[in-house]
Amino acid sequence: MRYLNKLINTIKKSKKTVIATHFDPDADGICAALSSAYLVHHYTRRTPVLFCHSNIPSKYTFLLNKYRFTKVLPGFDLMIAVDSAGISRIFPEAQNITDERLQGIPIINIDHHKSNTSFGEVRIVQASVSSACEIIYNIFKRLSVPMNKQLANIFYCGIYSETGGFVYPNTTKESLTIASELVACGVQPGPIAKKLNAKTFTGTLLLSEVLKTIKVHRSVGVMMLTRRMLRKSRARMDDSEHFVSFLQAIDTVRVSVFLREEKDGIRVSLRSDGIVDVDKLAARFGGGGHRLAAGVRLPQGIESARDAILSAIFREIRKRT
Ligand SMILES: [Mn+2]
Repeated sequence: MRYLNKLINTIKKSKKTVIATHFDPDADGICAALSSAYLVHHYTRRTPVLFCHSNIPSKYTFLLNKYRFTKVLPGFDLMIAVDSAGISRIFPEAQNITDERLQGIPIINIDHHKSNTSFGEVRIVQASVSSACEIIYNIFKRLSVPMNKQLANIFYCGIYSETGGFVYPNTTKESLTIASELVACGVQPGPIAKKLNAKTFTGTLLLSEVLKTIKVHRSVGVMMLTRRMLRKSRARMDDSEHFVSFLQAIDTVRVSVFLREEKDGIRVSLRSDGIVDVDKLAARFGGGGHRLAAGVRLPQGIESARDAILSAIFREIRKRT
């Protein structure tokens, strides 16, 4: 309980709290920030500012309620960083914790990435837990902070998404037990799954373009999304969030590489069945994530990015076999 006392005391001392999640946010990151906001509000009666360097995909709007995320960092005296392995996941331009905006400001670090850089004064980093949301749910429970339906939906969405709808290897007895407790609080699994898995029509047209690029080199699947496909289908980049699962679903594929051509470079999503530690692999290119799911951004063209990543993966596989 000692770390929980420290957590709550730090929150109570703050007058202006910022809760920050990583850029290119996923449901776990967004929901971890939102649930932390309820925690701050419960103990201080103040509404914290939510910060994210990127836009929040519109399909998560139903979870926001009175909260909004800002891309402009206001003045603050405490930062709660959630679902972020390092400060550079929050500020893409920051190299490390010495980012000047954080000089002298206490940081609470709540995360479940093995690669967490252990930053901040209060660290609640639990790599064996399914999601950042599950860590925060456990905090609510241990402190007996009251739950309501909106909050239950937030926790459920984070855990559901981070476990791929309770199918990825991070799905545990604990995460399923929590899911059932959340359903008891009023979460409706069917309608929530429908909302989270809904695709736009233009996004589906984009998918049909992207699927045509699939190549499987031995056990490595590769797929690409170019700006031209985006224009042709009139879709938005965030329509492609789960495309990588189509690669993973191919029976012979053990490592998946999905490359997206963005304005300022190439964003690469990596998935693995365990044959390659994609967290370590991504780290070599300045990215990161988890052992089985990670991401990286590369400055070069899409084909050169693909070749660089593929040769690194093949090297790893050769070492293993
Ligand atoms: Mn997460």
